[in-house]
Amino acid sequence: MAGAFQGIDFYDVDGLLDDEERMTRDMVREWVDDRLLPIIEEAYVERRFPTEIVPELGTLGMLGANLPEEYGCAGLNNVAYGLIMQELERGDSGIRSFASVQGALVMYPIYAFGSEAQKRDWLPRLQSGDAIGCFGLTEPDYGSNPAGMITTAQKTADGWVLNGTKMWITNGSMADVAVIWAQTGEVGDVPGIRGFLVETDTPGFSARDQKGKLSLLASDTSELHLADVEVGDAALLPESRGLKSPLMCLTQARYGIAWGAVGAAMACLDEAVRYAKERKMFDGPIGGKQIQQVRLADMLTQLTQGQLLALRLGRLKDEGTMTPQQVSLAKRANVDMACDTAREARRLLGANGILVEYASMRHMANLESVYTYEGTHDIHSLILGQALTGLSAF
Ligand code: TGC
Ligand code: FAD
Repeated sequence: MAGAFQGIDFYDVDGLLDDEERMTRDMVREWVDDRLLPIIEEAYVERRFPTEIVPELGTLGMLGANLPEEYGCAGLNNVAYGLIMQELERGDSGIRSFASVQGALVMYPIYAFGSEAQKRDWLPRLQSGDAIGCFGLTEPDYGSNPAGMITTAQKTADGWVLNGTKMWITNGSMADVAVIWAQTGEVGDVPGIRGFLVETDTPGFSARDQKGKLSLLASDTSELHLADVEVGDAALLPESRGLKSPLMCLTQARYGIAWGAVGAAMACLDEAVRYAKERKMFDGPIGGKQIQQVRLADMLTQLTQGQLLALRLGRLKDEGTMTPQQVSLAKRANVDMACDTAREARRLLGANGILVEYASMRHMANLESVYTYEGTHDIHSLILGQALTGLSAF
Protein backbone atom coordinates (compact mmCIF):
# COMPACT_ATOMS: atom_id res chain seq x y z
CA MET A 1 0.00 0.00 0.00
CA ALA A 2 3.00 2.26 -0.45
CA GLY A 3 1.99 5.73 -1.54
CA ALA A 4 -1.71 5.20 -0.83
CA PHE A 5 -3.77 8.07 0.54
CA GLN A 6 -3.39 8.15 4.32
CA GLY A 7 -6.03 10.70 5.18
CA ILE A 8 -6.36 12.84 8.26
CA ASP A 9 -7.67 10.83 11.22
CA PHE A 10 -7.23 13.20 14.15
CA TYR A 11 -9.23 11.13 16.65
CA ASP A 12 -7.89 7.72 15.60
CA VAL A 13 -11.21 6.57 14.19
CA ASP A 14 -9.12 3.88 12.55
CA GLY A 15 -8.51 2.43 16.00
CA LEU A 16 -12.27 1.88 16.38
CA LEU A 17 -12.46 -0.37 13.30
CA ASP A 18 -12.06 -4.14 13.29
CA ASP A 19 -9.67 -5.95 10.94
CA GLU A 20 -12.28 -6.71 8.28
CA GLU A 21 -13.48 -3.10 8.25
CA ARG A 22 -9.93 -1.79 7.95
CA MET A 23 -9.05 -4.28 5.20
CA THR A 24 -12.16 -3.33 3.23
CA ARG A 25 -11.38 0.36 3.59
CA ASP A 26 -7.75 -0.18 2.53
CA MET A 27 -8.76 -2.26 -0.49
CA VAL A 28 -11.21 0.38 -1.76
CA ARG A 29 -8.79 3.19 -0.89
CA GLU A 30 -6.10 1.59 -3.03
CA TRP A 31 -8.54 1.01 -5.89
CA VAL A 32 -9.65 4.64 -5.79
CA ASP A 33 -6.04 5.86 -5.84
CA ASP A 34 -4.90 3.48 -8.59
CA ARG A 35 -7.94 3.22 -10.84
CA LEU A 36 -10.43 6.02 -10.20
CA LEU A 37 -8.38 9.13 -9.50
CA PRO A 38 -6.30 8.81 -12.71
CA ILE A 39 -9.47 8.90 -14.89
CA ILE A 40 -11.97 10.98 -12.98
CA GLU A 41 -10.92 14.46 -14.11
CA GLU A 42 -11.23 13.51 -17.76
CA ALA A 43 -14.55 11.74 -17.24
CA TYR A 44 -15.85 14.79 -15.38
CA VAL A 45 -14.81 17.22 -18.10
CA GLU A 46 -16.23 14.90 -20.78
CA ARG A 47 -19.45 14.69 -18.74
CA ARG A 48 -19.50 10.91 -18.81
CA PHE A 49 -19.93 8.22 -16.21
CA PRO A 50 -16.85 5.96 -16.60
CA THR A 51 -18.67 2.69 -17.38
CA GLU A 52 -15.33 0.88 -17.67
CA ILE A 53 -15.05 0.76 -13.87
CA VAL A 54 -18.35 -1.09 -13.33
CA PRO A 55 -16.98 -4.67 -13.69
CA GLU A 56 -14.22 -3.79 -11.21
CA LEU A 57 -16.72 -2.47 -8.68
CA GLY A 58 -18.45 -5.85 -9.02
CA THR A 59 -15.35 -8.03 -8.87
CA LEU A 60 -14.12 -6.23 -5.76
CA GLY A 61 -17.49 -6.73 -4.04
CA MET A 62 -18.41 -3.05 -3.75
CA LEU A 63 -21.97 -3.32 -5.10
CA GLY A 64 -24.65 -4.20 -2.53
CA ALA A 65 -21.77 -5.11 -0.22
CA ASN A 66 -23.95 -5.33 2.93
CA LEU A 67 -26.39 -7.81 1.36
CA PRO A 68 -26.01 -11.55 2.03
CA GLU A 69 -23.52 -13.90 0.43
CA GLU A 70 -26.29 -16.33 -0.57
CA TYR A 71 -27.19 -13.89 -3.38
CA GLY A 72 -23.57 -13.42 -4.43
CA CYS A 73 -22.99 -10.29 -2.34
CA ALA A 74 -20.09 -9.61 0.02
CA GLY A 75 -22.15 -9.90 3.24
CA LEU A 76 -20.15 -7.15 4.96
CA ASN A 77 -21.34 -5.29 8.04
CA ASN A 78 -22.73 -1.78 7.69
CA VAL A 79 -19.58 -0.04 8.91
CA ALA A 80 -17.52 -1.76 6.21
CA TYR A 81 -20.22 -0.84 3.69
CA GLY A 82 -20.06 2.78 4.88
CA LEU A 83 -16.28 2.81 4.51
CA ILE A 84 -16.71 1.71 0.88
CA MET A 85 -19.02 4.68 0.30
CA GLN A 86 -16.54 6.98 2.06
CA GLU A 87 -13.66 5.92 -0.16
CA LEU A 88 -15.69 5.99 -3.39
CA GLU A 89 -16.87 9.53 -2.67
CA ARG A 90 -13.31 10.53 -1.81
CA GLY A 91 -12.87 9.85 -5.51
CA ASP A 92 -16.08 11.45 -6.77
CA SER A 93 -19.70 11.80 -5.60
CA GLY A 94 -20.89 10.53 -8.99
CA ILE A 95 -19.15 7.20 -8.49
CA ARG A 96 -20.55 6.83 -4.97
CA SER A 97 -23.96 7.74 -6.43
CA PHE A 98 -23.68 4.89 -8.92
CA ALA A 99 -22.85 2.44 -6.13
CA SER A 100 -25.54 3.86 -3.82
CA VAL A 101 -28.25 3.54 -6.41
CA GLN A 102 -27.18 0.07 -7.50
CA GLY A 103 -26.85 -1.24 -3.93
CA ALA A 104 -29.26 0.69 -1.73
CA LEU A 105 -31.96 1.67 -4.22
CA VAL A 106 -32.08 -1.30 -6.61
CA MET A 107 -30.58 -4.36 -4.91
CA TYR A 108 -32.00 -3.50 -1.49
CA PRO A 109 -35.65 -3.25 -2.64
CA ILE A 110 -35.29 -6.48 -4.59
CA TYR A 111 -33.85 -8.10 -1.46
CA ALA A 112 -36.41 -6.57 0.92
CA PHE A 113 -39.59 -6.66 -1.20
CA GLY A 114 -38.83 -9.09 -4.04
CA SER A 115 -39.89 -12.70 -4.59
CA GLU A 116 -37.28 -15.44 -4.25
CA ALA A 117 -37.26 -15.73 -8.05
CA GLN A 118 -36.58 -11.99 -8.45
CA LYS A 119 -33.75 -12.16 -5.90
CA ARG A 120 -32.11 -15.16 -7.61
CA ASP A 121 -32.56 -13.62 -11.04
CA TRP A 122 -31.34 -10.08 -10.37
CA LEU A 123 -29.09 -9.85 -7.30
CA PRO A 124 -26.07 -11.79 -8.62
CA ARG A 125 -26.16 -9.88 -11.93
CA LEU A 126 -26.46 -6.52 -10.20
CA GLN A 127 -23.71 -7.43 -7.74
CA SER A 128 -21.26 -8.29 -10.52
CA GLY A 129 -22.15 -5.21 -12.54
CA ASP A 130 -23.39 -7.37 -15.45
CA ALA A 131 -26.70 -5.56 -15.01
CA ILE A 132 -27.22 -1.94 -14.00
CA GLY A 133 -30.26 -0.60 -12.18
CA CYS A 134 -31.96 2.73 -11.49
CA PHE A 135 -34.61 3.90 -9.02
CA GLY A 136 -37.55 5.96 -10.25
CA LEU A 137 -39.33 7.75 -7.42
CA THR A 138 -39.07 11.51 -8.16
CA GLU A 139 -41.45 13.06 -10.69
CA PRO A 140 -41.43 16.51 -12.31
CA ASP A 141 -44.03 17.83 -9.85
CA TYR A 142 -43.31 15.53 -6.91
CA GLY A 143 -39.75 15.80 -5.60
CA SER A 144 -39.73 16.34 -1.84
CA ASN A 145 -43.28 14.99 -1.64
CA PRO A 146 -43.28 11.63 -3.42
CA ALA A 147 -46.61 10.71 -1.78
CA GLY A 148 -48.30 12.81 -4.48
CA MET A 149 -46.82 10.88 -7.42
CA ILE A 150 -49.04 10.50 -10.46
CA THR A 151 -47.31 7.61 -12.25
CA THR A 152 -49.84 4.80 -12.40
CA ALA A 153 -49.78 1.03 -12.64
CA GLN A 154 -53.11 -0.35 -13.77
CA LYS A 155 -53.95 -4.01 -13.22
CA THR A 156 -54.74 -6.10 -16.30
CA ALA A 157 -55.72 -9.76 -16.56
CA ASP A 158 -52.13 -11.03 -16.38
CA GLY A 159 -50.03 -8.03 -15.42
CA TRP A 160 -49.85 -4.25 -15.21
CA VAL A 161 -49.71 -1.21 -17.52
CA LEU A 162 -47.48 1.65 -16.35
CA ASN A 163 -47.78 5.30 -17.39
CA GLY A 164 -45.87 8.35 -16.14
CA THR A 165 -42.64 10.34 -16.04
CA LYS A 166 -39.77 10.05 -13.58
CA MET A 167 -37.25 12.85 -13.31
CA TRP A 168 -33.61 13.19 -12.21
CA ILE A 169 -32.95 9.47 -12.29
CA THR A 170 -29.34 8.41 -11.58
CA ASN A 171 -28.13 5.62 -13.94
CA GLY A 172 -31.37 6.13 -15.92
CA SER A 173 -29.98 5.97 -19.47
CA MET A 174 -27.62 3.06 -18.89
CA ALA A 175 -29.87 0.89 -16.72
CA ASP A 176 -31.03 -2.60 -17.69
CA VAL A 177 -33.73 -2.52 -15.05
CA ALA A 178 -35.64 0.31 -13.42
CA VAL A 179 -37.31 0.06 -10.02
CA ILE A 180 -40.43 2.12 -10.72
CA TRP A 181 -42.73 3.33 -7.95
CA ALA A 182 -46.32 3.85 -9.08
CA GLN A 183 -49.83 4.42 -7.76
CA THR A 184 -51.88 1.26 -8.14
CA GLY A 185 -55.02 2.33 -6.31
CA GLU A 186 -56.19 -0.08 -3.66
CA VAL A 187 -55.64 -3.73 -4.53
CA GLY A 188 -57.31 -5.79 -1.83
CA ASP A 189 -55.95 -4.50 1.46
CA VAL A 190 -52.59 -3.36 0.00
CA PRO A 191 -51.88 0.40 0.01
CA GLY A 192 -51.61 2.21 -3.35
CA ILE A 193 -47.90 2.84 -4.06
CA ARG A 194 -45.97 -0.25 -5.12
CA GLY A 195 -42.66 -1.06 -6.77
CA PHE A 196 -42.13 -2.70 -10.18
CA LEU A 197 -39.06 -4.12 -11.89
CA VAL A 198 -39.27 -2.75 -15.41
CA GLU A 199 -36.72 -4.00 -17.92
CA THR A 200 -35.64 -0.98 -19.90
CA ASP A 201 -36.05 -2.65 -23.31
CA THR A 202 -39.78 -3.08 -22.66
CA PRO A 203 -41.80 -1.29 -25.39
CA GLY A 204 -43.01 2.12 -24.21
CA PHE A 205 -40.06 2.69 -21.85
CA SER A 206 -37.59 5.42 -22.80
CA ALA A 207 -34.84 7.40 -21.07
CA ARG A 208 -33.38 10.78 -21.95
CA ASP A 209 -30.22 12.38 -20.56
CA GLN A 210 -30.75 15.41 -18.34
CA LYS A 211 -28.86 18.16 -20.18
CA GLY A 212 -27.27 21.28 -18.70
CA LYS A 213 -26.03 19.96 -15.34
CA LEU A 214 -23.25 21.90 -13.60
CA SER A 215 -22.89 19.28 -10.86
CA LEU A 216 -22.27 15.53 -10.75
CA LEU A 217 -20.96 15.56 -14.30
CA ALA A 218 -19.46 12.06 -14.06
CA SER A 219 -22.89 10.60 -13.42
CA ASP A 220 -25.80 9.59 -15.65
CA THR A 221 -28.88 11.60 -14.68
CA SER A 222 -31.96 11.01 -16.84
CA GLU A 223 -35.66 11.45 -17.29
CA LEU A 224 -37.71 8.27 -17.72
CA HIS A 225 -40.91 8.03 -19.75
CA LEU A 226 -43.36 5.19 -19.39
CA ALA A 227 -46.03 5.16 -22.10
CA ASP A 228 -48.35 2.16 -21.79
CA VAL A 229 -45.52 -0.07 -20.59
CA GLU A 230 -46.93 -3.59 -20.20
CA VAL A 231 -45.29 -5.88 -17.65
CA GLY A 232 -46.31 -9.27 -16.30
CA ASP A 233 -47.38 -10.03 -12.74
CA ALA A 234 -43.83 -11.20 -12.06
CA ALA A 235 -42.61 -7.57 -12.38
CA LEU A 236 -44.35 -6.47 -9.17
CA LEU A 237 -42.20 -6.41 -6.03
CA PRO A 238 -44.73 -8.46 -4.06
CA GLU A 239 -43.79 -7.29 -0.57
CA SER A 240 -43.81 -3.55 -1.42
CA ARG A 241 -46.55 -1.85 0.59
CA GLY A 242 -47.24 1.86 0.14
CA LEU A 243 -44.88 4.85 0.38
CA LYS A 244 -43.11 3.27 3.34
CA SER A 245 -41.34 0.84 0.98
CA PRO A 246 -39.48 3.45 -1.15
CA LEU A 247 -38.82 5.48 2.02
CA MET A 248 -37.14 2.41 3.53
CA CYS A 249 -34.87 2.32 0.48
CA LEU A 250 -34.05 6.00 0.98
CA THR A 251 -32.95 5.24 4.54
CA GLN A 252 -30.38 2.77 3.15
CA ALA A 253 -29.08 5.25 0.57
CA ARG A 254 -29.01 8.19 2.99
CA TYR A 255 -26.95 6.04 5.35
CA GLY A 256 -24.33 5.59 2.61
CA ILE A 257 -24.36 9.31 1.82
CA ALA A 258 -23.59 10.16 5.46
CA TRP A 259 -20.35 8.19 5.02
CA GLY A 260 -19.70 9.31 1.45
CA ALA A 261 -19.75 12.98 2.43
CA VAL A 262 -16.93 12.26 4.90
CA GLY A 263 -14.84 10.92 2.01
CA ALA A 264 -15.38 14.03 -0.12
CA ALA A 265 -14.41 16.22 2.85
CA MET A 266 -11.28 14.11 3.52
CA ALA A 267 -10.15 14.63 -0.07
CA CYS A 268 -10.66 18.40 0.18
CA LEU A 269 -8.93 18.83 3.54
CA ASP A 270 -6.02 16.69 2.38
CA GLU A 271 -5.67 18.81 -0.77
CA ALA A 272 -5.91 22.04 1.24
CA VAL A 273 -3.21 21.00 3.74
CA ARG A 274 -0.81 19.90 1.02
CA TYR A 275 -1.37 23.12 -0.92
CA ALA A 276 -1.01 25.29 2.18
CA LYS A 277 2.41 23.79 2.90
CA GLU A 278 3.63 24.15 -0.69
CA ARG A 279 2.25 27.48 -1.88
CA LYS A 280 4.48 30.39 -0.96
CA MET A 281 3.17 33.95 -0.87
CA PHE A 282 4.74 37.01 0.76
CA ASP A 283 7.46 35.59 2.97
CA GLY A 284 6.58 31.90 3.24
CA PRO A 285 4.02 29.12 2.83
CA ILE A 286 0.38 30.24 3.16
CA GLY A 287 -0.03 27.37 5.67
CA GLY A 288 2.09 29.48 8.03
CA LYS A 289 -0.44 32.31 8.00
CA GLN A 290 -2.91 32.52 10.85
CA ILE A 291 -6.01 32.99 8.67
CA GLN A 292 -5.29 29.79 6.76
CA GLN A 293 -4.61 27.90 9.99
CA VAL A 294 -8.01 28.94 11.37
CA ARG A 295 -9.60 27.82 8.10
CA LEU A 296 -7.84 24.43 8.32
CA ALA A 297 -8.66 24.05 12.03
CA ASP A 298 -12.37 24.60 11.29
CA MET A 299 -12.27 22.05 8.48
CA LEU A 300 -10.49 19.52 10.68
CA THR A 301 -12.97 19.99 13.53
CA GLN A 302 -16.00 19.52 11.30
CA LEU A 303 -14.49 16.53 9.51
CA THR A 304 -13.63 14.81 12.79
CA GLN A 305 -17.20 15.32 14.04
CA GLY A 306 -18.49 13.86 10.75
CA GLN A 307 -16.21 10.80 10.98
CA LEU A 308 -17.41 10.03 14.51
CA LEU A 309 -21.05 10.60 13.57
CA ALA A 310 -20.84 8.20 10.63
CA LEU A 311 -19.13 5.52 12.69
CA ARG A 312 -21.64 5.73 15.55
CA LEU A 313 -24.50 5.57 13.03
CA GLY A 314 -22.93 2.49 11.48
CA ARG A 315 -22.60 0.77 14.86
CA LEU A 316 -26.30 1.52 15.56
CA LYS A 317 -27.24 0.08 12.16
CA ASP A 318 -25.20 -3.06 12.85
CA GLU A 319 -26.91 -3.39 16.24
CA GLY A 320 -30.28 -3.08 14.49
CA THR A 321 -31.42 -0.01 16.44
CA MET A 322 -30.76 2.79 13.92
CA THR A 323 -33.80 4.98 13.23
CA PRO A 324 -34.58 6.88 9.99
CA GLN A 325 -34.40 10.13 11.99
CA GLN A 326 -30.84 9.35 13.09
CA VAL A 327 -29.98 8.81 9.43
CA SER A 328 -31.55 12.18 8.58
CA LEU A 329 -29.36 13.90 11.16
CA ALA A 330 -26.18 12.33 9.79
CA LYS A 331 -27.07 12.92 6.11
CA ARG A 332 -27.92 16.54 6.84
CA ALA A 333 -24.92 17.28 9.07
CA ASN A 334 -22.26 15.46 7.08
CA VAL A 335 -23.30 16.78 3.67
CA ASP A 336 -23.42 20.31 5.06
CA MET A 337 -19.99 19.75 6.58
CA ALA A 338 -18.63 18.46 3.26
CA CYS A 339 -20.11 21.43 1.35
CA ASP A 340 -18.38 23.84 3.77
CA THR A 341 -15.11 21.93 3.63
CA ALA A 342 -15.03 21.77 -0.18
CA ARG A 343 -15.81 25.47 -0.48
CA GLU A 344 -13.16 26.50 2.06
CA ALA A 345 -10.55 24.23 0.45
CA ARG A 346 -11.29 25.75 -2.95
CA ARG A 347 -10.86 29.23 -1.52
CA LEU A 348 -7.57 28.34 0.15
CA LEU A 349 -6.26 27.19 -3.23
CA GLY A 350 -6.71 30.64 -4.79
CA ALA A 351 -7.00 30.70 -8.58
CA ASN A 352 -5.71 27.13 -8.86
CA GLY A 353 -8.78 26.11 -6.90
CA ILE A 354 -11.00 26.64 -9.92
CA LEU A 355 -9.01 24.17 -12.04
CA VAL A 356 -10.20 20.64 -12.60
CA GLU A 357 -6.73 19.25 -11.85
CA TYR A 358 -7.44 20.10 -8.22
CA ALA A 359 -10.34 18.14 -6.72
CA SER A 360 -11.95 20.65 -4.37
CA MET A 361 -14.13 22.52 -6.84
CA ARG A 362 -15.31 19.29 -8.46
CA HIS A 363 -16.32 18.05 -5.00
CA MET A 364 -17.90 21.42 -4.19
CA ALA A 365 -20.06 21.31 -7.34
CA ASN A 366 -20.96 17.64 -6.83
CA LEU A 367 -21.97 18.19 -3.23
CA GLU A 368 -24.66 20.68 -4.28
CA SER A 369 -26.51 17.69 -5.78
CA VAL A 370 -25.84 15.57 -2.71
CA TYR A 371 -27.26 18.40 -0.57
CA THR A 372 -30.45 18.25 -2.67
CA TYR A 373 -31.03 14.59 -3.42
CA GLU A 374 -32.11 11.87 -1.03
CA GLY A 375 -34.13 14.46 0.88
CA THR A 376 -32.99 18.07 0.71
CA HIS A 377 -31.22 19.62 3.67
CA ASP A 378 -34.51 21.39 4.47
CA ILE A 379 -36.55 18.18 4.41
CA HIS A 380 -34.14 16.59 6.88
CA SER A 381 -34.47 19.71 9.08
CA LEU A 382 -38.23 19.14 9.10
CA ILE A 383 -37.82 15.43 9.86
CA LEU A 384 -35.66 16.35 12.88
CA GLY A 385 -38.04 19.13 13.93
CA GLN A 386 -40.88 16.64 13.87
CA ALA A 387 -38.83 14.12 15.86
CA LEU A 388 -38.23 16.74 18.57
CA THR A 389 -41.67 18.36 18.75
CA GLY A 390 -44.05 15.75 17.39
CA LEU A 391 -45.36 18.46 15.06
CA SER A 392 -45.24 18.07 11.27
CA ALA A 393 -44.11 21.23 9.46
CA PHE A 394 -43.96 19.84 5.90
P1 TGC B 1 -44.90 9.67 6.25
O1 TGC B 1 -46.35 9.63 6.62
O2 TGC B 1 -43.95 10.41 7.12
O3 TGC B 1 -44.36 8.18 6.10
C1 TGC B 1 -45.08 7.13 5.49
C2 TGC B 1 -44.65 5.84 6.16
O4 TGC B 1 -43.26 5.62 5.93
C3 TGC B 1 -42.53 5.61 7.17
N1 TGC B 1 -41.28 6.35 6.93
C4 TGC B 1 -40.09 5.75 6.76
N2 TGC B 1 -39.71 4.48 6.83
C5 TGC B 1 -38.41 4.20 6.60
N3 TGC B 1 -37.50 5.13 6.33
C6 TGC B 1 -37.84 6.44 6.23
N4 TGC B 1 -36.92 7.35 5.93
C7 TGC B 1 -39.19 6.80 6.47
N5 TGC B 1 -39.88 7.97 6.45
C8 TGC B 1 -41.15 7.68 6.74
C9 TGC B 1 -43.44 6.30 8.17
O5 TGC B 1 -43.16 5.88 9.47
C10 TGC B 1 -44.79 5.86 7.67
O6 TGC B 1 -44.96 4.52 8.10
P2 TGC B 1 -46.42 3.96 8.54
O7 TGC B 1 -46.15 2.59 9.06
O8 TGC B 1 -46.93 4.90 9.58
O9 TGC B 1 -47.23 3.98 7.28
O10 TGC B 1 -44.81 10.17 4.74
P3 TGC B 1 -44.93 11.61 4.12
O11 TGC B 1 -45.64 11.50 2.83
O12 TGC B 1 -45.47 12.57 5.16
O13 TGC B 1 -43.41 11.97 3.75
C11 TGC B 1 -42.47 12.31 4.64
C12 TGC B 1 -41.20 12.87 3.95
C13 TGC B 1 -41.40 14.29 3.45
C14 TGC B 1 -40.16 12.86 5.03
C15 TGC B 1 -40.79 11.97 2.76
O14 TGC B 1 -41.68 12.10 1.70
C16 TGC B 1 -39.41 12.27 2.27
O15 TGC B 1 -38.42 11.75 2.80
N6 TGC B 1 -39.27 13.12 1.19
C17 TGC B 1 -38.00 13.34 0.52
C18 TGC B 1 -38.00 12.64 -0.84
C19 TGC B 1 -36.67 12.06 -1.16
O16 TGC B 1 -35.77 11.94 -0.36
N7 TGC B 1 -36.53 11.59 -2.40
C20 TGC B 1 -35.33 10.92 -2.81
C21 TGC B 1 -35.50 10.32 -4.19
S1 TGC B 1 -34.25 9.11 -4.59
C22 TGC B 1 -32.86 10.02 -4.80
O17 TGC B 1 -32.77 11.18 -4.57
C23 TGC B 1 -31.70 9.26 -5.24
S2 TGC B 1 -30.26 10.17 -5.38
C24 TGC B 1 -29.26 8.85 -5.40
C25 TGC B 1 -27.87 9.06 -5.72
O18 TGC B 1 -27.55 9.40 -6.90
O19 TGC B 1 -27.04 8.82 -4.81
P1 FAD C 1 -38.53 20.51 -4.48
O1 FAD C 1 -39.20 19.45 -3.70
O2 FAD C 1 -39.29 21.24 -5.52
O3 FAD C 1 -37.89 21.56 -3.47
C1 FAD C 1 -37.51 22.89 -3.89
C2 FAD C 1 -37.09 23.65 -2.63
O4 FAD C 1 -38.18 23.73 -1.72
C3 FAD C 1 -35.94 22.96 -1.88
O5 FAD C 1 -35.10 23.95 -1.35
C4 FAD C 1 -36.67 22.23 -0.76
O6 FAD C 1 -35.84 22.02 0.38
C5 FAD C 1 -37.81 23.18 -0.47
N1 FAD C 1 -38.97 22.54 0.12
C6 FAD C 1 -39.70 21.50 -0.35
N2 FAD C 1 -40.70 21.19 0.49
C7 FAD C 1 -40.61 22.06 1.53
C8 FAD C 1 -41.35 22.27 2.73
N3 FAD C 1 -42.37 21.49 3.03
N4 FAD C 1 -40.96 23.26 3.56
C9 FAD C 1 -39.90 24.05 3.27
N5 FAD C 1 -39.17 23.92 2.16
C10 FAD C 1 -39.52 22.93 1.29
N6 FAD C 1 -34.69 10.94 -7.58
C11 FAD C 1 -34.99 9.63 -7.80
O7 FAD C 1 -36.12 9.18 -7.61
N7 FAD C 1 -34.02 8.75 -8.22
C12 FAD C 1 -32.76 9.15 -8.46
O8 FAD C 1 -31.91 8.33 -8.83
C13 FAD C 1 -32.42 10.53 -8.27
N8 FAD C 1 -31.18 10.98 -8.56
C14 FAD C 1 -30.92 12.33 -8.52
C15 FAD C 1 -29.69 12.81 -9.01
C16 FAD C 1 -29.44 14.17 -9.00
C17 FAD C 1 -28.15 14.69 -9.57
C18 FAD C 1 -30.39 15.07 -8.47
C19 FAD C 1 -30.11 16.55 -8.44
C20 FAD C 1 -31.59 14.61 -8.01
C21 FAD C 1 -31.87 13.22 -8.04
N9 FAD C 1 -33.14 12.74 -7.64
C22 FAD C 1 -33.45 11.40 -7.83
C23 FAD C 1 -34.20 13.67 -7.27
C24 FAD C 1 -34.06 14.22 -5.85
O9 FAD C 1 -34.37 13.28 -4.89
C25 FAD C 1 -34.96 15.45 -5.75
O10 FAD C 1 -34.37 16.46 -6.54
C26 FAD C 1 -35.16 15.91 -4.32
O11 FAD C 1 -35.93 14.99 -3.59
C27 FAD C 1 -35.83 17.32 -4.25
O12 FAD C 1 -36.91 17.41 -5.08
P2 FAD C 1 -37.07 18.67 -6.09
O13 FAD C 1 -35.80 18.78 -6.83
O14 FAD C 1 -38.32 18.45 -6.86
O15 FAD C 1 -37.18 19.92 -5.17
